[in-house]
Amino acid sequence: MGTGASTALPETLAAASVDDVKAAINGLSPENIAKIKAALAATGGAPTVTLSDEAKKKLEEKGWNKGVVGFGSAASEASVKLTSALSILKKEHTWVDLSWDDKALEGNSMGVKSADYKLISGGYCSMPMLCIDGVMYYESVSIDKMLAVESKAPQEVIDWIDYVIASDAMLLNAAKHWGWAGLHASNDYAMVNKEHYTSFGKGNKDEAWEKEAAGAVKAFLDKLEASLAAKSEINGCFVGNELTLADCVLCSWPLTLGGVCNVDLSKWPKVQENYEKMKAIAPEGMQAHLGYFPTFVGYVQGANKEAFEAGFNINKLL
Ligand SMILES: N[C@@H](CCC(=O)N[C@@H](CS)C(=O)NCC(=O)O)C(=O)O
Repeated sequence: MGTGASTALPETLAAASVDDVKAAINGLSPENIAKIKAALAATGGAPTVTLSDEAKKKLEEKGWNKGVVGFGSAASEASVKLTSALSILKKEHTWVDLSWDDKALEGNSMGVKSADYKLISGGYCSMPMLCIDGVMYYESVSIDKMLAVESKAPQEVIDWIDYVIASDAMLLNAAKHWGWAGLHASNDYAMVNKEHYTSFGKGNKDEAWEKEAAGAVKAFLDKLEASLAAKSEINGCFVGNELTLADCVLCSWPLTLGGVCNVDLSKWPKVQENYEKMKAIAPEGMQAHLGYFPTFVGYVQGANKEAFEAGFNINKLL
C-alpha cells in the first residue's frame, strides 16, 4: 500500500499510511521520530491504505467518509475478529457487507472481487477493513489493537492481541496452504482475488516452508493450551470471566485450524473445551461466523479430500 507516499509530514498520524510515515521519518529529528513511534504504538498502529481522489469521492458519496464504517463478510474468519470487537465494545458503526464474488456496489453491499471494492480499499481487496473518518485501516488484529487501546483494555488483553499480531500471518498462510487454496482453485477463484491464493496449496511450497508453518501452528496451539491450563476455570474467556478483545482475536482459530487446515485438535483439549464454552456466550458480532463458517469448512474439506487422503496433511508435521 502507500502508493501515495510523500516526504511531507502527514497532517495527522491517523491519516498517514505506513509508507507515508516511513517516508516522513527520513527527514525528521530523532525527537520527532520518537514522538511518531510513541503515537503509533499508542494507537496500535493499524496499517492504512492510500486512497485516490476517486476513492475518496466514492466514500463521500456513500456517506462513509464520516464516523466508523466496517467492510467485510461477518462469516469470515478475519472479519469476525472485527465484528465481534465492535459488538463487545458496543461501538456505533455502519457495516458494508462484502459478498464472495465480483458484484458491483449496490446499497451497502459489493463483492470482495469487485472493481468498486478495489477502488474503495485502495487496492487492498481483502476483508475486513475499518474506515474511521475517511481513513481506511486493514489487518483485523491490528485494528482490534487500536480499538483495545482506545477503550483502555487491560494489559493482559493487549498482550494477547500483540501475540496474535506476531503469529497470525503464518497461521493464516497455513490455512491457505492446506485448505483455502484447494477450494478456490477448484472453482477457478470465483469467490476471491486469485493472486491472494495461488502461491499456496499442494506442490506450491517446499518441505522447509511446510515445517515452519506447521511449527507456528503447533507453537500457537501449545501456548493457548498452556494458558488455559493455568486458569482456575475454563469459561470461554482467555482473560477473566467476560469476553474481551483477546477472545475476538482468538475466536476463529479452532475453525480455521481445526476445520480449514484440518489440524487434529484432539491434542489440545482445553482449547476445544474453551471454544465450546465461548460459543455459548458469544456476542452478536460472532453469530454469523459461528453459524455460516462451518459450511465453508465443509466445502474446503470436500475440495481437499483426495489430496488429504494422499498425504497432503499438516498433522504429519505436528
Ligand atoms: N491478515 C488479514 C487477513 C485478511 C484475509 O485474508 N481475508 C480473507 C477473508 S478471511 C479475504 O479477504 N479473502 C478474499 C480475498 O483475499 O480475495 C486480516 O486478519 O485482516
